[in-house]
Amino acid sequence: MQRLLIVSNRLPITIQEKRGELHIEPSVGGLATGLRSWYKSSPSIWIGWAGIGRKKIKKEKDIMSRLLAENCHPVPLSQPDVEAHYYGMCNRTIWPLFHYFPLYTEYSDDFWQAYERVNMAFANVVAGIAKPNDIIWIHDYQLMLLPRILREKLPKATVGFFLHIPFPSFETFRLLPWRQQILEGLLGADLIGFHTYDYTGHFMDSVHRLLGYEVAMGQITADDRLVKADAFPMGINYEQYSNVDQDLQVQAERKRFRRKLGDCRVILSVDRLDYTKGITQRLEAFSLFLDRNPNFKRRVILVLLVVPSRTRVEHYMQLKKQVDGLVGEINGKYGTIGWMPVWYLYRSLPFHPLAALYTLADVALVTPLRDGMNLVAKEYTATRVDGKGVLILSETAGAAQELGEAIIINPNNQEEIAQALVKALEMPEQEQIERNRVMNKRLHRFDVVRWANEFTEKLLSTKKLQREMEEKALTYEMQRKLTGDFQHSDKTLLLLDYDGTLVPFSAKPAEAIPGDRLLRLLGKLAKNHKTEVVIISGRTKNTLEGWFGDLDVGLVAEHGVWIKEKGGGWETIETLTSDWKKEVHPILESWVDRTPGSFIEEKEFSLVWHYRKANPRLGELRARELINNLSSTVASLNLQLLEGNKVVEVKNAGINKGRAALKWISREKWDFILALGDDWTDEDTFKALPSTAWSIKVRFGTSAARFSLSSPSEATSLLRKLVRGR
Ligand code: ADQ
Repeated sequence: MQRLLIVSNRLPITIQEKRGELHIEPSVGGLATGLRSWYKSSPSIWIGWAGIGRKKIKKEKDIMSRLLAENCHPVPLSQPDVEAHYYGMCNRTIWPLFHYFPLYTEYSDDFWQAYERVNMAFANVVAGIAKPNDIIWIHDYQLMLLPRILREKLPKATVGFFLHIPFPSFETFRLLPWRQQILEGLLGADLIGFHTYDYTGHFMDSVHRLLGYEVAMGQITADDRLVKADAFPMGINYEQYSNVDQDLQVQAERKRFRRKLGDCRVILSVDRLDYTKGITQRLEAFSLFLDRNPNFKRRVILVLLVVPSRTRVEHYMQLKKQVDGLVGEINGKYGTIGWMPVWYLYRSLPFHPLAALYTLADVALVTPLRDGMNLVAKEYTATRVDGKGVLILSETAGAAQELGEAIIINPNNQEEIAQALVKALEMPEQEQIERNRVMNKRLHRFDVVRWANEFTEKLLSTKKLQREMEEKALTYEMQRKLTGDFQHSDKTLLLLDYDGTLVPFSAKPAEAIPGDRLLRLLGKLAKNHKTEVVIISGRTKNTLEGWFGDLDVGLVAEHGVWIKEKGGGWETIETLTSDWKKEVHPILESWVDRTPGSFIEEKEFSLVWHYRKANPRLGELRARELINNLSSTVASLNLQLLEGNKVVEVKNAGINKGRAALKWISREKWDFILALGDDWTDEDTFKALPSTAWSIKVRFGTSAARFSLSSPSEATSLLRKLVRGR
């Protein structure tokens, strides 16, 4: 069984000083409680900060040995670094920005440098512990540089990363001065997980727009590696919460609370004290509810449980004052002798009383302004074993995407929250039971163990895919064999794609002109009497003629429409028409109007819509729409649609690069054939080759080619080896 190394900012234990002595206690909170049972069931190690300075840990040998006995490895951090990393970069920069509070966001070089140092300190501990077969699973926004640092230290390691908070849209993320480093840092992982598809989409968008990497179908092609990103909505320990009703301690706590609450209906609110949780807005909505619905006075109580959090950060101190003030105001305004509308508890509660409150509450009011997931909503629902109870949930919590049967509200709309409270308190029991039944079924199936298993399984499958791709990589030894075969052959054929294969892509097709060095290389290859060179491209015949007309090479233009033999003239592969253009051109024009940055390229027998420079998401969307829109026109006019790299091309049916390549392949008895190509239009060439041919895809990705090279520069350096003979 593979060992699992969980890495998070804090260990799942807390060290506390009581009467001069240090004590170890398990931490509360989603990740720690959720994963504890799972990680104890397999050989695992947890790496994180222990919550006390490195000097203290050193002094207390006993603490160190007890931590190690729990399989917890502390990362030593200095107090100033903890201040600037956790209270600075994490809580004053990343947290507010990623939750769409740019006005609360502070940008400080000192914070950033501490962030780098702390990530490095984590990397040193992890690298010292990790063995080749381990799975390393890094958690959350405090450690976004760690995957990259580990990749440099341990190139072959299996590394996953999970972000527990939202990943913001590109427009917000781009505000961060260190946005590039953060993205590069994350891409050191093999798999990056988020709570929702929206966050995954935002991340992919930023990767594409800021780093320029190709992203498609949850896959990122970084310089030399393939990385996956996907949504894994985190579940809870369902067994634990759905069984609390049976627990004697919970029952006792519930009786105690009930005695104090009398027969009032209970609305429960539970969160850390954080401005993202919408606590003040919730209190104002509750006030509005009491104002509009006097019949509920003396009949309901809002239990407001607030856990102290980040108490040294200014915005949190201000928020505490606001909450205190609002609670006082509401109780002063509506309260009577014997009835206090808001019961305010500012503390962390142990599991049993918290669970007792969950089981007691008629309504859970969960209205964060932004929340990565929100486990309170899930925990409350799981305790509804008799099916009764209503969840009111904010649409901006990740959990809303799974708990659609809750009453979903906009957390800024106080009127809506007040109405939701009435609806919840008056909801017929049968409806409550039905809604909770559906949600509980889902929570049961997708619990925390399933979440962790799905993440690690996908991580391992990504690693496997990377290995398969590496196996296809044309190694140095294979390149020597290839050049050897080439030298010992008498009749050799080289089929070469141009864009993305011999030169990298550029934003404007007209800018990708072959340089002198490339032209000299092709000229030398073509001069070899036993070799025939054919350039097979999607470009127009005029472009190819202008660039390569002076070389002694064969040319194929427009993906196989036009063919020019060495020393011959241009011919079409069959009689083609272009009358259809007058029907298709206006459609493409309207797509250009609707997609800024896109344009039409007109070739003799084809029309191409380019969207490389458009907003990537909009471009992909419009490309899908265009393909749908054109499909019936294409069929009726005997045309075909080709989807290339950021292009949609319309041309006559039956034309492709493979068919053109066959003209050369079938003409002679070649004893060496090499084909190089990068996108799916080259797949037709690869498929047309005999099995003995050397077929090479220039880029990572699935392909019919037998081998792969990672870039155009690797492809041209291989061709240079053919010229040199080694
Ligand atoms: P948090 O912002 O901490 O987590 P949440 O998901 O609600 O928010 O988790 C809070 C946890 O603390 C729950 O397990 C809850 O039971 C516990 N808790 C709350 N109040 C408590 C109290 N008074 N006493 C004791 N325990 C209390 C971050 C992200 C979330 C994401 C989680 C997990 O901000 O969006 O859901 O990580 O990924």
